[in-house]
Amino acid sequence: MNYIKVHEKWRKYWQENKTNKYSATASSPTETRAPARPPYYCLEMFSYPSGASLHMGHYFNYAPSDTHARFKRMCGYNVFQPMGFDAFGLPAENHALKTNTHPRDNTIKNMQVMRKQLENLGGMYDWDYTMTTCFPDYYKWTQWLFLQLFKSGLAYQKEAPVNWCDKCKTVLANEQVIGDQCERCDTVVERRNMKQWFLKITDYADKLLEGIDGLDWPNKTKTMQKNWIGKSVGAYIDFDDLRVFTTRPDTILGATFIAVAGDYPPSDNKEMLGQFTGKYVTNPATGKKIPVWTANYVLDSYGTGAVMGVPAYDDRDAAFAKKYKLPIVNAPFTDKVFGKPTTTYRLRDWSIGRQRYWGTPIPIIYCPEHGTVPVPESDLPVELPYIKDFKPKGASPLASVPEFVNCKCPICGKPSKREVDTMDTFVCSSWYFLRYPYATRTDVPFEKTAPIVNKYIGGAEHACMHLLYTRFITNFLYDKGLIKHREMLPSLVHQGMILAPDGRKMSKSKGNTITPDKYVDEFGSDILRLYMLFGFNYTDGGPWDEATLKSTMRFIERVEFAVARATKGVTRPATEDLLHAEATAIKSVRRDLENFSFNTAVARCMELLNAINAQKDISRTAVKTLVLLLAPMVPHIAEEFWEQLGEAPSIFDQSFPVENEKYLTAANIEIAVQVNSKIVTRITVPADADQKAVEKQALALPAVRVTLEAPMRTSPTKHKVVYVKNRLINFIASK
Ligand code: ANZ
Repeated sequence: MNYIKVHEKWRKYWQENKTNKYSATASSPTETRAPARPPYYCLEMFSYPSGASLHMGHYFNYAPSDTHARFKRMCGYNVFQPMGFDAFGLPAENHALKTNTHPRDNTIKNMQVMRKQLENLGGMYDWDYTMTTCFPDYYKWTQWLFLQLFKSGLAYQKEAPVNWCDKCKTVLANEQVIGDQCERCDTVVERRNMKQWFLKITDYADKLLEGIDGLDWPNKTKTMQKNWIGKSVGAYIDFDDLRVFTTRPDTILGATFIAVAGDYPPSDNKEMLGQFTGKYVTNPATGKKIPVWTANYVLDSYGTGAVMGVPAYDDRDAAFAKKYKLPIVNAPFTDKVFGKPTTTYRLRDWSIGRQRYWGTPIPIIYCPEHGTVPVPESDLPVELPYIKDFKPKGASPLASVPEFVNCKCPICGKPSKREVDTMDTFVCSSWYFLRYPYATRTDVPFEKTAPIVNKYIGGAEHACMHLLYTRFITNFLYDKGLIKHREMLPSLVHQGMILAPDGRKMSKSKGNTITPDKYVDEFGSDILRLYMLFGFNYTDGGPWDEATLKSTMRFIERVEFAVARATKGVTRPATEDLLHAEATAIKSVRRDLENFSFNTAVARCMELLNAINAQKDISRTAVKTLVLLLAPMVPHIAEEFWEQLGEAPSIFDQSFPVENEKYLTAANIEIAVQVNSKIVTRITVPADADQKAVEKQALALPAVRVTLEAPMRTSPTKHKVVYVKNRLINFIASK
C-alpha cells in the first residue's frame, strides 16, 4: 500500500464530503444535534503557536485523543472535537523576538504550519469551529469576561510586590517562578513594588476546594490543587506586638521561642539557619519571656510570617531548637482559648497584568475626573494595534503609542488614557472551552446552555495554573447565572510524556529530539498514531522505541494481507473459536478505547488477527470486524481497507461493533494436562466439560499414558485425579 497516497485520498474525501462536520451551520450547535445522538464534547488542550511546529508531545496529546473521539462517534455520539490556538502571550512573543519577526506575523505563520500538521494527523476537527485567542473576534470576549469580573469586584488593582524578570521585562505570576528563577529564561527573579491588576481568586478558595472531590480527575492533580489552595484552620495569637499563625493553639504552653522570616537565600537543602534578634516577647499562656529568632524555614508570605516554636510537638521547631540549644518543654496541651480563630490559605490572588505587547488589552480607561472607568461593552473590542516596536522595555510598549493611549472618558468625554498593560495568557485559556461551540457566532461569547466538556485531555504540568483558573472562572460564571454548571471540565486525562530513546526528556539542547514530521512524511500519520497507541501506556508515556514502531507497521501489513485474502480468496463463515475470539476482542477494545487504555486495545486487535489467520479459509466478517475496531486508531488506512472490502465510505458512519454475548464464553477451551503436577500437554475440550469426559480424552493420549506409567510400571488406573474445571486435569500416581 502506498501509505502517503492513501492518506491524501481519504483526507480529500473527508473534506469534500464534510465527514468531520460537527453540525449544520445554525444559530446554536446544541439545538441542531440530532436528538437520537447524545452529545459528546471531547477536548484536547489547545497549543501555543510558540514554536515553528508541533512536537512529539503535541502528537501524543492529540492522536490518541482523536482515537477516543472517533470511537465515541462510532458508538453513536454526536462528537464535538474542536481545535484552536492559544496564540497570545510570552511564549509567542519570545519566539518572535528570537526569530526577529513580528509576533502577529510569526504567530499566523506558525499556526498555518500547525494546522497543516493537525490535518495530516487525521484529527476529526471541524475547522469551522476553530478559534485563535489573539484575534479580536475572540479577545473581545476575553475583555467582556474581564468586565464581568470587574463589575463583581473581582478584578482590582493594588500596589504589590511582584516577581519581576529583568530579562523578559515583565511581571511573572508566582506559578511562573520556579525556585527563584523565571520559568522561561532562568533569570533570577527580583521583587518590585508595582500597581498591578489582580483577579480575586481567593474569594473562591473554599468553593474551589469543595468542588475538587467531585471531579473525575487524576488523584495527583486533585491533591496538588488542594495543596496549592492550602487551607489551614488555626488561630492568630499575639506575643506582645508579634502576631503568629498556628494550627495548634493547644500547644502554646510548650512555645519556647518565636521564629520569624528573615532574609535568607532560598535553598533546597534542609539545613536550618537562624539568628537571635536580641528581642524577647511574652508567651501569653505561661507569662514567660521567650526569645525571637529569625529562621529560614519560616515563609515570609504565609500566615503572619511568624511562628511560635513548639519543639516538643513540631519536628521543624525541634530541629531548630536542637541546633541553637533552645529549651524544649514537654508541656501538656491546653484547651484554654488563646488568640483569635482564623483560616488561612496559601492561595494568592491571580496577578494578570503584563507589561508586554502581545496580549489582550485590559479594557479600562483612566479619566482625570471619574478615575478608573471600564470600557462599555458596546465599545469592545479594545483592539491591539499593530506596532513595529513591540520589544519589552519595563513599561508596556503600548504606553508609547499615543493613538492607543489617548481616548475619551466614556462617562464625561474628557481626554483620558487607556490602560496599557495586557492580560496574562492564562486569562485567554481560562474560558475557551465555553466559546468553541459558539465560535461561529459573533453576538454572544457563549450561552447559558453551554455544554460541559465530557473529556478534557492535556498535560499534567497545568495542574495548578490553567486547571485552577478555569475552575475559578466557571465557578464565577455559574454564580452569575451565566452557565449551568460550576465545573465545566468534570473529567480529565493527562497524557504521559514521550521520552527520547535514551530515557531522558527530549530537548533540542541535548540533541535527542525525534520529530513527528519525519514519520508522517515517510508513511503518513497512521503508523505513527498506531505506534503511539501501542508503544506506551497513555498516562505513563515512556522512551521512544523504533523497534516497536516497526512491529506496528508489520501488523498493519499483516492486516492488509488478510483484507486482500478476504476480498479475493475463498471465504468461510467463522468457526466457533473465531467467533469467540471476535466477541472477546470487541468487548475489550470497547472498554479500552473508553478508558484510554490504548495499548491493550491494539494488543487485542493483534490477537484477533492471529485468530483470523488460524482458520484455514478466511472469514470475511471477522476481517470486517477487525477493520472496524482499528478505524479510530488508523483512520485513513481503515477507510482504505473498508473500501477494499467492498463497503461504502465513510467507515466513520458505521457503528462500532458490539460483542455477541453468546460467544463470550468459549465453545471449546484449552486446559492443561498434568502428571504428578507437571504439565505434559494441553487439550481442547468443550467448555464446562465434565471430569469423566476430560479424563477419558486425556488418558487416550500416549504422552499421558507413558508419563504416568513409566516411573511406576503399573497400570494407569492406579492414580488420583484432580480436576479444575476449565483449567487443568492432574493425574497423581499412587504407590
Ligand atoms: C505551632 C505548632 C505546633 C504548629 C505544632 C504545628 C504543629 P499549615 O498546616 O501548613 O497551615 N507556620 C505558620 N506560619 C508559618 C510560616 N510563615 N512559615 C513556616 N511555617 C509556618 O501549617 C501551619 C503551621 O505551620 C503553624 O502551626 C505553624 O506551626 C507553622 F505541634 O504553630 B504551628
